[in-house]
Amino acid sequence: MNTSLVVCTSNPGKLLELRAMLPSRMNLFSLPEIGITGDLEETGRTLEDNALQKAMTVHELCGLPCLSDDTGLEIPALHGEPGVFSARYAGPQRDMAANIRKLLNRLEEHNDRRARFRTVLAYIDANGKAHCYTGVVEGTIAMDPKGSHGFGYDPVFIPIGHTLTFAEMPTELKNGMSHRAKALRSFMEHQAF
Ligand code: ITT
Repeated sequence: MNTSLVVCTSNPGKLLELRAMLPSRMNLFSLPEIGITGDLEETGRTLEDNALQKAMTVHELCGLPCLSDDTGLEIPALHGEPGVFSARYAGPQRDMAANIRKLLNRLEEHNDRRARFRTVLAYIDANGKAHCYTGVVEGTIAMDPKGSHGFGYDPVFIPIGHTLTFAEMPTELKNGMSHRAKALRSFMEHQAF
């Protein structure tokens, strides 16, 4: 079936990954393609709240099936930080270099560098019904940023069983094992597109 879907993100890195991972038979629209510009509100207390808020806002504007993604980096030694605040960890300017610096500084006094990425995908179907799918990948935080692929915290995240950060890996390798890939697989299985 040829399904039209709006991918509700203003993060270009995320959009690229979602486009690469979703089947080519799907008709994908970005926010600017349906006339929405600027960041969508994320005022929830959880990844799920935020993912649903973004997808619902866009669905109410366009009436099409909508898919959104909210992702957090969770560090047990920092009691789950930055978590739902990952994009604004070092302040509202959403500066990734500053976010990574703050994370590395906070971890300096800890031996436990375990971390996980968690993605919640929210899907609002053609009837306005909401569905959520989660994907998690476990790993550790590198001592210094390395690599130029991917986006966000990828230069400091080393997935378990690997020695390279996500940003040092070829895109296809990250996209085969990532939190986002796992959530998308679950979405595709349950929605049977
Ligand atoms: P949208 O809400 O428009 O989708 P965003 O960048 O605000 O974009 P999130 O709130 O989900 O998206 O992202 C939280 C932070 O986590 C943000 O700084 C991202 O760059 C980062 N992030 C998300 N997915 C990531 C990934 O796969 N690898 C590394 N960092 C990621």
